[in-house]
Amino acid sequence: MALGSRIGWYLLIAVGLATAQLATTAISAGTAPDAITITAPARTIVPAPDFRVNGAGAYLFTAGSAITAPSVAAPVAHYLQQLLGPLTGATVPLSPHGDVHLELDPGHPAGGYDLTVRPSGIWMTANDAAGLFDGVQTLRQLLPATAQHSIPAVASTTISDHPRFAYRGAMLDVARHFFGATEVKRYIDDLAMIKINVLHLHLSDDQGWRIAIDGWPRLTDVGGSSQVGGGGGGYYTQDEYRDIVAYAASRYITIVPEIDMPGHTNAALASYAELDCDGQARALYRGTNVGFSSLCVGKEITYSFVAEVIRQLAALTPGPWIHLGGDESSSTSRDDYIAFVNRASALVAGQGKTVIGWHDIGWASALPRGTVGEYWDFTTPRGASTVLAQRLIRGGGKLIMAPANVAYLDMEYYRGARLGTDWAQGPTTIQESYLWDPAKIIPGVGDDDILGVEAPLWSETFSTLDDLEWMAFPRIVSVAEIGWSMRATRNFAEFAPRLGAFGAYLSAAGVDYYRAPGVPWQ
Ligand code: TNX
Repeated sequence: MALGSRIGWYLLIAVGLATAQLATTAISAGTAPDAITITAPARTIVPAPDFRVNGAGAYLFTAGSAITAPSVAAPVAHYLQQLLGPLTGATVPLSPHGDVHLELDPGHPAGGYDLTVRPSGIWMTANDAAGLFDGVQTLRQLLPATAQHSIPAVASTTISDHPRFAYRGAMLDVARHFFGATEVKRYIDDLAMIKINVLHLHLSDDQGWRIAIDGWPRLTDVGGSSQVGGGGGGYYTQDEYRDIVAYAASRYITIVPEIDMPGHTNAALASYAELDCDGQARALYRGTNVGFSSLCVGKEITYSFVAEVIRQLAALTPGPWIHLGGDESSSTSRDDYIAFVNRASALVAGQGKTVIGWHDIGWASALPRGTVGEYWDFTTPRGASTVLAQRLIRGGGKLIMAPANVAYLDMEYYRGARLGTDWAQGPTTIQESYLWDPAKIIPGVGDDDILGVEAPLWSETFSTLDDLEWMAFPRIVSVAEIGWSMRATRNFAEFAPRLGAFGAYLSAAGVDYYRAPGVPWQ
């Protein structure tokens, strides 16, 4: 149906059936039809915006609607057109004189956006296109989730919003089970909905090596051929990887590549015998143990290998960060670990990139200044993790907070669940995933020391996109809100209905999420 006739149809419904469920009209006695007031429900948003006041009436997308955007924001305008298509039944055109305004303002603070919706139009302002993209994600939740039983109307509102942290991350383990470019792109689309702006890809582990490195073909021919439990594994060619990076950039998401070292390296050690201290290639590994492998720290070939991998990864990475892992290296002596991380991190810095490592790299003695630590211990730290995290901060770096007992998406939702694990004080409920604060974990580490938050999804227990999304949603929405929303205190009773309403948007996007108890899913 053409947009005009469909919109005409909406107005007929609006006038004729003032009781329509999701869109009602208020026509006071004696007013002319052109004074019809469209109303729409004041829909809620996750992550919660900073500031919001609702007004009267609503903006209705009609055949006369058009989007006005500066050329640098054209990708955002196209993305908005794609979102609107299924809701309006036609393409909302771009025009220099539209009533849906996407505006860039160099005076607007970096990060965040302002959004005003009135019956006469929509105005969105941000410092850059990424800010407008976040605003479009808000607008998406102000629209109905689907065209069924609803008209494409947005209730009048004024929102001023900006993120608490610059880094709002998700991590996907493509090593334990491989996920191809199509699946990763789909996850990127899911993440964009909740204003996550970093996807960290765990590209290597004992069970598989997933990125082609020129000159080292056995890494993928051999190391890429296995995964947990059997099956063929897989890997990205450099072109496929570039395509993922570009797709993520079109959603204003930065890819952080991780090659985990010096432990978690069995797949590399199975590929090249010379990387083993005894010169014997390891067998491929399909189990789920950790801590049994190590690159040979004393051999120079190890550093030629690491240098080449980092050089090629840096060339594939427009973003500022390279993650070198460093967790659970329990087969590497402490002295060897320190020597290795000192050298590997210098190689990353030599490529002009900022090092990220799991907080264990705090043991190293010569990290490049500004090295970022990813904290994975619990919300009540154990052992050395507090000291390691504090050392990283003293080195001029910041922390990414990913406490395993609340932020790990691979923890089971409930005891005996079909998927997931429980080592980090699991099961982890939706309530637990929401009720924590990154600035209340490590003594002396507050907002200024924190780059952001991350929700890691380790893939030992699943291999399909459906299962991936079921593990990620809804708990990742908690982490997204903790990373975005300014509030440092959280009330689950206030979050739950907003999360429940978001369920309709996940369903509309085809995401099969876990209907966690305690949430009024719509
Ligand atoms: C710990 S915590 C790991 C991963 C596992 C994960 C499973 C950390 C940095 N490493 O090797 O996949 O637990 O939950």
